[in-house]
Amino acid sequence: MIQAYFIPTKTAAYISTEDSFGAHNYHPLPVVLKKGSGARVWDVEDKVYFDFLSGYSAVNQGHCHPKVIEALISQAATLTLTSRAFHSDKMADYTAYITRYFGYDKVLPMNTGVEAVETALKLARKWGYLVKGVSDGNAKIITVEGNFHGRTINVISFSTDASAREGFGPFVNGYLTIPYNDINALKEAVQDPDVVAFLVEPIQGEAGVLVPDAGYLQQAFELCRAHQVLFIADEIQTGLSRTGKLLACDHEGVKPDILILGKALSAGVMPISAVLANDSIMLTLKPGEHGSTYGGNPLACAVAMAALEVLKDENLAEKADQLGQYFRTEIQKWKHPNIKEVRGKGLLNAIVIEHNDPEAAYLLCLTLMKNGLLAKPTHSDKIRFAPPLVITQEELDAAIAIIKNSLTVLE
Ligand code: IF1
Repeated sequence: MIQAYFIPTKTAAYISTEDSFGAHNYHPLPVVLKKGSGARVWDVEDKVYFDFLSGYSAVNQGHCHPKVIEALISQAATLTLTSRAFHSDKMADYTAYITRYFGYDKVLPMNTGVEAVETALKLARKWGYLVKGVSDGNAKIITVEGNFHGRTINVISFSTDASAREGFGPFVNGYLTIPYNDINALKEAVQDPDVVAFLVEPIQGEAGVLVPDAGYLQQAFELCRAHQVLFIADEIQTGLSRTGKLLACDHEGVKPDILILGKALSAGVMPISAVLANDSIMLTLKPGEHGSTYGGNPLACAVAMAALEVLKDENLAEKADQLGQYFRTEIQKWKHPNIKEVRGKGLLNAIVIEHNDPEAAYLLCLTLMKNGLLAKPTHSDKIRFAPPLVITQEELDAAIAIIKNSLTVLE
């Protein structure tokens, strides 16, 4: 089954340069991209692909969305950074806009996703000491197995993935890890009076698009409420229309106490993240206790407002919901012997490959690439399919045909 993949000269030259001068902390597919528009990207050989990764769901609005790029260019030519030592007009507009959009009292702007996660954790601890009355230094936060929240030393301290942790200790204390999608484990864990928060991805991305049982998030939220534990949703990957609702928590009518956003908050243009919460939580942070040079910069504020507007203007949540159901139904129809399962919500999907070759998912991704579709395997046997939400029905049909034809490589 193993087929050698011919790498064109120009592509090979770029890859070799990057290998020589860039750290080797990734294992990308052998494709070098130079341009993107909507659901498609072009490589340096001028070959076009459907992008079924979307920058790990950062490009929900599609590559180089004209409205977002227009906001970027116009603000870039006006004012890009003030620091938080001064106010900016855009920061004022943005704070009003995003809090209203999601229905929270306050927003705390950061840059990368993991910074927003760190912010949420600090905020939960602070609240735990000041409001819940946990004795100093004893706050605990519940996390779940298979979590992915980023790469800082604190966040990998509660990772259960050996490759994320090995060689990076010592780690940060104060975390309890329970199985995901296990409400009884949570019921037990919240009994500890030092627990201040429960941190969860509504659908686990890195774990291979694991959708919890219906009712899990709702029950988890209720348990948290009953035990004065903050429910923190990491919607960095699942939020912003990706799963067919504005937030994945909306599927179960859950409004997190602390909401973490990132990725598509900028439509893939720059790192923009945010933490949203109500005053009783957010105002426990006082001036000087947390911040970031670039957090809330006027350029980011302008871009984020445009990115959020696009989600509504183009009904991307409804689109993701409809196209996602269609996508899963089509694949299920094939009853392909090597596809053990197709799962997901909206346009956050994965297939699980069953094959005696452990490299099968990677080889399928190489074949998909050859045939004009980019996707990435996770955990050796799963392939994530998450196109930009602006993908058209015609494009999706063409992409599904590529997937179908590519499966022959497994035979
Ligand atoms: C990489 C995964 C996706 C995230 C959630 C926080 C962050 C992420 C739920 C941190 C980031 C990215 C990071 C990227 C790979 C990717 C990923 F496979 F590793 F798990 F998307 F599925 N919370 N996820 O998914 O955000 O600091 O990166 O902005 O290469 O590490 P960040």
